[in-house]
Amino acid sequence: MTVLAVAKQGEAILGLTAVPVAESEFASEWLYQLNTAMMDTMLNRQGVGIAAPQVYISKRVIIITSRPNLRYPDAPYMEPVTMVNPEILHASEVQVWGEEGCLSVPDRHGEVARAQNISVRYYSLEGKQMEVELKGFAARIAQHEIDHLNGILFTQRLQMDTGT
Ligand code: K3U
Ligand code: ZN
Repeated sequence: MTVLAVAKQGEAILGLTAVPVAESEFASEWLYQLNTAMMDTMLNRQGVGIAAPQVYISKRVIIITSRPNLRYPDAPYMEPVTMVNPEILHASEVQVWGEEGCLSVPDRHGEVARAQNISVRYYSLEGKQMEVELKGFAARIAQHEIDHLNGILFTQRLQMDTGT
């Protein structure tokens, strides 16, 4: 089991735009090893998602999974899915508020508005193009993780205190 260190808020890597995985990297030993180490790290930290920049690799790779939890007791079970070079093709205009946390921002949670439904195009580890529709909690996790690829943390999306 390879559990990697997780970058924390304030570290420069979390503010970078990650670079796409190149065609020559698909189905490579290096990409499989990265995937296994990200999976081990996510499961060890009991997360429901992880993005490569969080383990100090500035490449466009994320893993998302879903299971019921204290904050989302009705969340569905979803086996982990690795998405290489994910792209949001469509996001519903309907947004929903929901609580988020982050392995890179320990001890902080907050309400973030996200599109309720999204469609995502991505590549498998072998380079096969895929398309998936995600709803609710799974859509939230994917948007959170794709934000990581664009150097954005959920704390930058927290509800503004208007003082009213
Ligand atoms: O399991 C977590 C959790 C937190 C709040 C609600 C439900 C679950 C820990 S935080 C987590 O798993 C992040 C993973 C991260 F940090 F690597 F991106 C994913 C996430 C959790 C909740 C909402 C959106 C994204
Ligand atoms: Zn996060």
